[in-house]
Amino acid sequence: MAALNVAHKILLANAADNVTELPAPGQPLLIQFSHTLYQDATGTAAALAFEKMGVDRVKTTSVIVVDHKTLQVGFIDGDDHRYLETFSKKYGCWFSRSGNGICHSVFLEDFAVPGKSVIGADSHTTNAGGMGMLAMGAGGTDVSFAMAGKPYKITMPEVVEVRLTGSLPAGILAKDVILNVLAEIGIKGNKGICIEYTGEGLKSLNVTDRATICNMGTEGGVAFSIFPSDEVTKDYLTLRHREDDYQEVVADAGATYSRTVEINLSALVPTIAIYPRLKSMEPVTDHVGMEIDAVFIGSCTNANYPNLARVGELLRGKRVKVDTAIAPGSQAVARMLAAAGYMEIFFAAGVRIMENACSACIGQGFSPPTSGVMLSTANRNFAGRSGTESADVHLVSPVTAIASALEGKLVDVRETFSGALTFNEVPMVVDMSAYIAPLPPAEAAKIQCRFGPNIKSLPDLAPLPAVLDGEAVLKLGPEVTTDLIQPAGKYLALRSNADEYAKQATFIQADPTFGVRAMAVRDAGKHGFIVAGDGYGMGSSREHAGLCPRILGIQAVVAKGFERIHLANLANFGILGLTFVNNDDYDKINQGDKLTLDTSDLESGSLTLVVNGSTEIPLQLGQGAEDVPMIRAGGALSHFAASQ
Ligand code: MIC
Ligand code: SF4
Repeated sequence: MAALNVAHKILLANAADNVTELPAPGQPLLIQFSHTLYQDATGTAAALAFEKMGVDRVKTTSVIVVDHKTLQVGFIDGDDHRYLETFSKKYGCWFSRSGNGICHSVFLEDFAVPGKSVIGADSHTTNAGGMGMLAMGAGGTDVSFAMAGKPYKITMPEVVEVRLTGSLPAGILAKDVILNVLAEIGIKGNKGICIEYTGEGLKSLNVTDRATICNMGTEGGVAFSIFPSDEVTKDYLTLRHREDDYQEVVADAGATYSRTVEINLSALVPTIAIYPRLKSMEPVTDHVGMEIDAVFIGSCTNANYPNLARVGELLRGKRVKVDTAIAPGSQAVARMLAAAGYMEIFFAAGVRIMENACSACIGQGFSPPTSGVMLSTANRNFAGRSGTESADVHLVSPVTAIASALEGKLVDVRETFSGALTFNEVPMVVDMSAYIAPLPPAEAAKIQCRFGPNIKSLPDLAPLPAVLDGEAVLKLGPEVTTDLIQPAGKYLALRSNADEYAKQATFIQADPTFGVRAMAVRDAGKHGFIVAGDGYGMGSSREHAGLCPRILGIQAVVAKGFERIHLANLANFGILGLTFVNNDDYDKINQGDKLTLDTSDLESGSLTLVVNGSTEIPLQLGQGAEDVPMIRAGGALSHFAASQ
């Protein structure tokens, strides 16, 4: 048998139907996921979808974590949490209450198992790749089908090797590593690849470092990232009292890759991702002295104990000069920081301690001032995500962030501090009583889900018409993020009420007239189209970025290219994702043009768009032929209902 790399091993181990040979890259492959993950922002819609599937109990190890909507101003978030808790009890899931931590952090700590697989309703589910797990983000509907025991279709990726040489110098963290990997591979056009990390540099990265790196592979649009499961993994699991979960997963000698990118860890320098969209990753030294207004240290990317303990060491005996907030990734991290004395150091330094939750990463508090500059350790900095559209949010490592907070301007941490940045080691906090474990079936059967007035059932979506006849309601440029399509921040509360979320928020930043104009087209019995450049749908897994436009009457998106999760979400809500055969044809469509599309032969994949009754533009169906029955039916749930 051929020598296998880790990615191939993990795909084979989790493939559905006992497949013994992997298909060629680009071909479909069914995965039977062992674990699933919901969080509270995507989870209510996903749970509502699950309830439509008529399954008594989940078929996977299912974890539901409240971490995004934790501000709880008014009843809406609390109602969503209560619904998810009752749902969790009724269907046999693990439930993690608000305050326990961010879904990816707690999943890594207490649930991730090397060799197994997880699909989560959040794009950074890839975090668990740091544990040698096949870990992917997806739309909530797809995660719910996986929870119901259905296999999930992926496109077999090419495996790109990122070979790490050298070792991390003092002051350089995993965040700097991934920013440099992203600079190498770019932030779009990577959906056909996964990344496997190899090389002697692996030894200098602990499991949380590895998770940081896999977490932000998402920013490059890769399907997933994976590290081997080795002695480092074993030590971590042992410290978390989970040594029985350890399994070695390493590449066979002679394993090959489609290409190799080499990163010399020893040569890395502190790096900053200049706002917005992680397009330019530059050495901090190029921007030293930049005035800053605020610093946020948190998010699932790097709010782990070793990073925050280093932050504590840098703060010892000092005071910050700008507004600074720290949000630990989990209660376990927060308790370890307290045990090691770092909480006292944070408070004495004038730092605000925020909840163990997503918080400022997703604009839930701590928004910067008008035209302000914030340094953040989060993983993405899309326009407006911080809650302040005019603010610039640049991404850096936790030690660069805190060293800069102490000076009130961006600094090179290697200049302001010397030494190895060592920190106090304390025993890991492991506390499974923080979770509500799955109830035994007899007890679960007695639970009734509790709803609230803002939790509305998902709309029934009509089948795709044989001919789409309407107009280009919106024309956009490249790299349309899901935050631009369907913003979070103050609109996060509306996640359980898709109609309202659609009316109030869809494309609100791009064009505040979009909703009204789209509904006018819809209500006239016509069909809405969106036209865009490449990288459409980059960022989050939020399926509302498909559902809400669909509610407003959008039936097709014509773009130069799509991101993976979003394209699947469009299909799940019966929206055609179409690409140009000739990208220059993008210029032939203007906003407001009349568009007609015959959908009777979707199966062939080739379609013709007619613009203003005359110009013909050849298009390609972005989704697979196997998705066509679902799109025709009006989306995943309509298709499922019709097949029962
Ligand atoms: C994000 O980081 O953008 C989010 C908020 O976690 C999203 C999920 C969501 O929109 O609820 C993600 O990454 O998928
Ligand atoms: Fe939460 Fe931010 Fe991580 Fe998304 S990226 S899961 S909002 S901490």
